[in-house]
Amino acid sequence: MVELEQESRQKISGSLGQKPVQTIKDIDTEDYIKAGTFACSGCQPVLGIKLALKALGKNTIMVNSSGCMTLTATYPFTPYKIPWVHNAIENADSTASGIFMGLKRKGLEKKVNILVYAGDGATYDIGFQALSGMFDRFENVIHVCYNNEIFANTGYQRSAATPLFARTTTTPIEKKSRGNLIPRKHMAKIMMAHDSPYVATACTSYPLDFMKKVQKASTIYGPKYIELLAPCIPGWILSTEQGRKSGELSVQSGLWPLYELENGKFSVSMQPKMIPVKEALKMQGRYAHLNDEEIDEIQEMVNKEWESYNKGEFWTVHEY
Ligand SMILES: Cc1ncc(C[n+]2csc(CCOP(=O)(O)OP(=O)(O)O)c2C)c(N)n1
Ligand code: SF4
Ligand SMILES: [Mg+2]
Repeated sequence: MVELEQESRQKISGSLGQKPVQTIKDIDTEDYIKAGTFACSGCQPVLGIKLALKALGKNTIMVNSSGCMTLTATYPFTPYKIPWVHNAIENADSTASGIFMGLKRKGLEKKVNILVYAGDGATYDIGFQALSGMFDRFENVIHVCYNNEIFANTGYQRSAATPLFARTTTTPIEKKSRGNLIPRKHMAKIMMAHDSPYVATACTSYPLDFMKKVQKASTIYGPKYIELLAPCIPGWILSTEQGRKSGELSVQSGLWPLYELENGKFSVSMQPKMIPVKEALKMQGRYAHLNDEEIDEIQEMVNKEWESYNKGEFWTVHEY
């Protein structure tokens, strides 16, 4: 048992030939997803694919659960220069397990990156069982959850990743309804509870940080989980060019903390400036209805979260 555990957590070569990304100059100039997909202009989840594949390189197989990103390739066309599998929303990680077992039979399970790129609806909700099973079996797969905080593809419904008070089509703003009233599920904690060797958060507005994390994940054998905040233009009610800025404001206000857990050891990756959350929220039309009390409530929760993070505590934090 102990032997298996040691085998499982060993360092592996990772990213297989890609230059380690330290500065912008190190980024692979090859695009493994080409332009011209059906995604909205300014879509941050598509940017996330582009960055993840530049970090991992051509020795990568990618599995996409049903969601907006599956529309990137529409038969008989594909923008991908790597093998890409469209999968039902509930079992992307089971497909990744099958790919892993196939590679293992050929002795290639440490020589090919398997990337599951799944939405928050697929990760937190509908595909959770398959995700949990793959982590339980300790397979060598990177699961990136591109979190746009809604079921975007089916019309912007609430998911378990939707933050407090956000307007969605299933948590509308009406006389008696103030948007989503259920605080979001703490997925990073849930994945850490699976004893994952690497769990991290990232945001598309900080590409180098994300790419470094993806590359680090590829050097650790076992199931890795990275949660990527990726603003959705229509879902967050933004204008096309506001995706990057809204991600930046989410990070710098402390609404979206960037951290890592390596073998359970917690560290903050970037100390936010702690600008008032109001600054981040006001850019997003999904919060246009908020009154001062509701904004104060979110601010208080974020302040509390950061009190814990700044003491190096991870498990006591409750997300807003
Ligand atoms: C079992 C099942 N339930 C519902 C759907 C419908 N469906 C397709 S895509 C999607 C939204 C997925 O949301 P998310 O994973 O967050 O990805 P996003 O659309 O935001 O990119 C849903 C609900 C489905 N395909 N299969
Ligand atoms: S709806 Fe959102 S996630 Fe879907 S393609 Fe458009 S911007 Fe991207
Ligand atoms: Mg989503």
